[in-house]
Amino acid sequence: MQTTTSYRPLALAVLLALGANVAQAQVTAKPAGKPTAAEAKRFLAQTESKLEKLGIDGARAEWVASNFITDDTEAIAAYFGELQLDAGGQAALAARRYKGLKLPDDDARKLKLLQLTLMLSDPKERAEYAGARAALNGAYGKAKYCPPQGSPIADGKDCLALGELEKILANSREPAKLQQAWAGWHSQAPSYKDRYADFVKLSNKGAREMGFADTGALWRSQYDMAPDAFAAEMERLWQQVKPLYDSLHTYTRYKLRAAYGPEVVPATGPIPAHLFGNMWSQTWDNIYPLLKPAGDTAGFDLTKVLEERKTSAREMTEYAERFYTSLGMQKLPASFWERSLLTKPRDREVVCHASAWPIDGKDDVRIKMCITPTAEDFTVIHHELGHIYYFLEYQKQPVLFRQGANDGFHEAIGDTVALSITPGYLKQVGLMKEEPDPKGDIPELLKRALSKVAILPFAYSVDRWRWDVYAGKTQPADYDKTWWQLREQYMGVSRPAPALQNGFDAGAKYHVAADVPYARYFLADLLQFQFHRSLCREAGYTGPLHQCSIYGNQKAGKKLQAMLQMGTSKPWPEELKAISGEERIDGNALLEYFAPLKTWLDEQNRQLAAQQKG
Ligand code: X8Z
Ligand code: ZN
Repeated sequence: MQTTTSYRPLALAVLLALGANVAQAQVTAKPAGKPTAAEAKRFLAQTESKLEKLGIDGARAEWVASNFITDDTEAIAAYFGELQLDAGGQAALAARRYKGLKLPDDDARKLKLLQLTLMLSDPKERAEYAGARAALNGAYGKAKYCPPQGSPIADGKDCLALGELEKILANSREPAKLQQAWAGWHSQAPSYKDRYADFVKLSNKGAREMGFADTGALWRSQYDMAPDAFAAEMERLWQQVKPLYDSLHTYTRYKLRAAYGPEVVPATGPIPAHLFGNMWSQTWDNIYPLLKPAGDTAGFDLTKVLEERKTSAREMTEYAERFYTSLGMQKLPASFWERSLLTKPRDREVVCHASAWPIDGKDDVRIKMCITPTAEDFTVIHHELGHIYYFLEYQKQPVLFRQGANDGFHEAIGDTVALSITPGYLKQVGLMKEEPDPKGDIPELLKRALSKVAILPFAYSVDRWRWDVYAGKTQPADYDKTWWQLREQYMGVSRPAPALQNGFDAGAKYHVAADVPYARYFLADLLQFQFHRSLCREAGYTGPLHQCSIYGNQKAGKKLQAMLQMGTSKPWPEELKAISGEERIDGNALLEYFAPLKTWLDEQNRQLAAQQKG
């Protein structure tokens, strides 16, 4: 299946989205004689139409497994996963027959996409791979921390799920509680570490059977460029934005020291990871109250407004839907409302990590999210609907092109829309009474930076870690060691408790346990500013980027829709050029957006350093 949170490697994702069964995979049996362009076209047409039908079963099996975590649903998901893997591999092998043939661009592209996949020829290994994958997804979804009796974070409960632990990280300001919630969650992952290590071996075997060096190389091959060139591009982009991150990190250290004292926050070196308001220290908006500029007295708090109004999960989703329809897009289909999961059920285990599902990619599209009335979830719901509208817009493309231009594009759409959630917009939709004085927009910019700038080194380094794991450079005994080396080097954060025996801190992150590539979020973080800038221009807006909202602007909406409708039918640089005039993913739009904040942060840091000396 192709949930966007659970994107598989590209072609595999398509095949998983489509499902497959063994008998039908036999369409890929080798025809006799010399291959021709006409035969290739027939092969693609047959493969696409068969795979389209097959996908729905697989997607449903996985939907059920994530919505009702039990041994049985896990086994059913694994069974379909196995069939899909087989079909994907068969189609990929069959596609090789047309190598070197002169073909129309579309057909050549489809054949290329089909081959970006794993292939495990041994049925036993296929079953093990699919079983491990389903088990890891379930293990993450049902993990809970059961604190010792009478523990201050227990709050009368025996065991705490991730959502409850995240709430403590977001709201508590007591280092001991924060540390316990952090360490409690991170103590769950070792139970599935061995399974993950086995899974890595099988995945690599599958990548190698298709001719890739390892699974990391397969992932890096999905960007219309050589895998090494992609790695170099990621590093170039990181270097471009690093000075802004450094300024934010320095400022944050001063403020955290003021809040927690020098015994908790060191003057130099990495900062303990439990103090950033987020389980993975990946976004820091929850500690805005500790970091806010001295002059921010307005104190607008969207979470408070949503909570006070008891905004329901459905209402939150409708706010987001109205944004997309204001751009000229359709209303969500009735089945979306009937079949989506919008709130955490009380009576069963589900994978709460938000995701969007193109079950049949047409009428049946859904999200699964445990929505709470918070500012964070207000953004996430716009993110999820970004995926949904991408599915709906590219539904007329051939099956193999029903993907984002690249996976970073898919992740960027909803975030682009959410950049338009400005104070002006909130006032317009009645969620804010008085817009703050636009002259004082440092508070708004700082809030934004706490998610958009803070996440950059996290989003980069998750896959830096995994590339080395898949390449065999990092062995299971060193999982934690290299994970924390990267956390310290790129993010400037450290483990807030002694390392665990056989620890697996990386596995405490959903995308590692569920094997979802993460570089996409790094790309999306940059792309969304490129999209935002070009859509604001299209709307005729000329002011500062952070005050621009494209809400209600159909001209900008058309431009966005045109890109969404292309799916992955063209190499992504062409699609980027069409929407933004740029051919490269680049940090300059993000830097332009935050330029006033960078100046402000550097001045604050200068003053704070002088105060400390004085
Ligand atoms: O996983 C997600 C989305 C679903 S694709 C909620 N995100 C990343 C994360 O939570 O780690 C969005 C931003 C980063
Ligand atoms: Zn997403």
